[in-house]
Amino acid sequence: MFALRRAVLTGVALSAAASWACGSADRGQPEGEGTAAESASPAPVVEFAAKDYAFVGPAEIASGWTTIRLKNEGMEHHFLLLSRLPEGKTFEDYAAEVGAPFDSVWHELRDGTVDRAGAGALLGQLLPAWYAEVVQMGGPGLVGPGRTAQVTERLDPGDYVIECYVKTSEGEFHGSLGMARPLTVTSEDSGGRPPQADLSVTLFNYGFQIEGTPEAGKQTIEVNFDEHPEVGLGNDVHVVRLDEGTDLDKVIGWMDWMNIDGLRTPAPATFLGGLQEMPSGYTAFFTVDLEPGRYAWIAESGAALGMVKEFTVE
Ligand SMILES: [Cu+2]
Repeated sequence: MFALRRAVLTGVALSAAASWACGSADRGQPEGEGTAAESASPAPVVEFAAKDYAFVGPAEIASGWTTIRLKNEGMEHHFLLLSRLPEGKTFEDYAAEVGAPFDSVWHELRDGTVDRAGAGALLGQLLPAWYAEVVQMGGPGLVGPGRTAQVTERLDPGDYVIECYVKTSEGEFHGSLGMARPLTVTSEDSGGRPPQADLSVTLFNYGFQIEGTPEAGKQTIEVNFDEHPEVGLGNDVHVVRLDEGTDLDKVIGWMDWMNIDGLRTPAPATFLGGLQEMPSGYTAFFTVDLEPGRYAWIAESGAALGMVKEFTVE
């Protein structure tokens, strides 16, 4: 149930990895919706609660443009990553053949019985070939306790897994403790349209291009997935608040699950939401509520490679 991300950035050749970048380039963009989009109503809202450690929400949602709201009712940071399963694969297959290997490899890494390169190699051996056909399809990004993260994206019908792999203070993935479950996206279309954005962020390897100026209050951010790294899950973006004393280097290190303290509770700063990985060619949206202060756009797998950019809200 856990994403491969940095493991394969260690240079380990994973035959599966190359195919992640391809396929499914024709969906999700607001352009091409045509006049139908103009007359459609706003995307319907689907609510999920994040608890320590479970998702509470529907088991089935409509396809098409959908707003997914994640209310963090726990004491730890959480996110909700959507992954579309290949035809014929079930949540149980994913848990057993993907989640379990990530769990065991992480434990070896944590306990020092393998190093980073060794962990990557081990994952390459343990993950099934069909893992290459799992497509990460966004979802609300990292969000601190008591806060709500929101995304609007276009979903295709299919069988999905939703999961969070932030770690507990002991270093266990939330997904292994119950924060992973199936979600069915039905063929019934929501009929909704994408929202109006206040600014846009384009994701490439490895950086952000921002158009517009973030302002105080509720901001809807259009995210364009322009590039997909050759290896790993893809690009993503989160908003993190930089308080006085926040160590940005520590935050960057925290984004990498393969670091011993990576994604491990406690988070070194407060995250306000974002958008999880999607394939290249997609456009989706997320909403954040900003107060005056210092922030950064930051990616999960690309942070150490330059996907971090500070900004100030007046
Ligand atoms: Cu979590």
